[in-house]
Amino acid sequence: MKQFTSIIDVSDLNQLVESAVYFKNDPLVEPDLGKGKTLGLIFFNPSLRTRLSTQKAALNLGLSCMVMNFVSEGWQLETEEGVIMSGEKAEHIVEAAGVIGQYCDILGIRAFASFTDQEKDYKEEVLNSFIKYSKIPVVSLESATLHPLQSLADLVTIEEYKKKEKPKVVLSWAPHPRILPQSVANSFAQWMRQANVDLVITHPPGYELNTKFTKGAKIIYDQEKAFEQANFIYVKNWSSYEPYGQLLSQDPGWKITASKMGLTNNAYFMHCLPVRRNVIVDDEVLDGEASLVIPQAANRVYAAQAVLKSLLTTNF
Ligand code: SN0
Repeated sequence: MKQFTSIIDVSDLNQLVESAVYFKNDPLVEPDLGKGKTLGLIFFNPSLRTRLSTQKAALNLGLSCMVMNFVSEGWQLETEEGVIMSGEKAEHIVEAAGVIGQYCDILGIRAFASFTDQEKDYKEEVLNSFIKYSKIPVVSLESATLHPLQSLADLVTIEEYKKKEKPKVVLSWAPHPRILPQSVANSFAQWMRQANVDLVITHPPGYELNTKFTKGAKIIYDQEKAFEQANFIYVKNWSSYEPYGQLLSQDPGWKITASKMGLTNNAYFMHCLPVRRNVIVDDEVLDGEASLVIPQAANRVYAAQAVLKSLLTTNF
């Protein structure tokens, strides 16, 4: 694998999942694979799981890791071409990425959507500039439109807990007080369409995601109907795609409750975290036996290890 920015970069999905399971069985099975190599992790947004799990994955592979929070520690970056840089922005992404490419062998980038310009966000301007100017393999740590490391861990978790060959997986929107990215939901839909699952998406009208990612998935606007016979309930809030980045509803009727979970076929509850307790989901569900949020987060390490191994063995 040359880079890891979406499922499109993955040539053999089953093999990648198997590789994550292989590392889960023995995280230190390849302790020297990354010896002498450096992974740089650059964050333009907050992170807990992505930052620590990717760092842990690097440690398990003997890969050195440098982490930088660009918002608090870096120069303000200019991303436009041809501008006269007489304002606040001290450094251009061309030089910043070029320099990082000199110090690192693999680069992870987290850069959320701006919400100001749908076209720019969906063209992945920041991520693509880092790919172009760093000239080293890049891993998305959640970009403007996708979160593939999360989706791989989600798929590994579903494979681990499924009780039937082709489980019914429901991606459900839930209310949130802020405007959140579409990345986790886009990415989950994109990965589930390639997996052996029956995918249903449920959200209030107006929250349709970009069909590039959801094409072919069943959309049911009645959440309770969507939950019938479900084996996994995957919950996430996202802001609207069209009109872009809006908060159209905060309807508490979409919150995940124990009685709604009771409509499913004993479904597991999944969420990528961080989660707003009693806004997205009731304590009772999150603290209940069917909640997979902690094992799901644990699998982030092995997903990252599988991805880093693939990059290390293909590019060097
Ligand atoms: C991010 C998102 O994409 O929705 C990261 C998820 C992995 N989540 C948030 O920004 C949550 C912020 C909040 O205020 O709850």
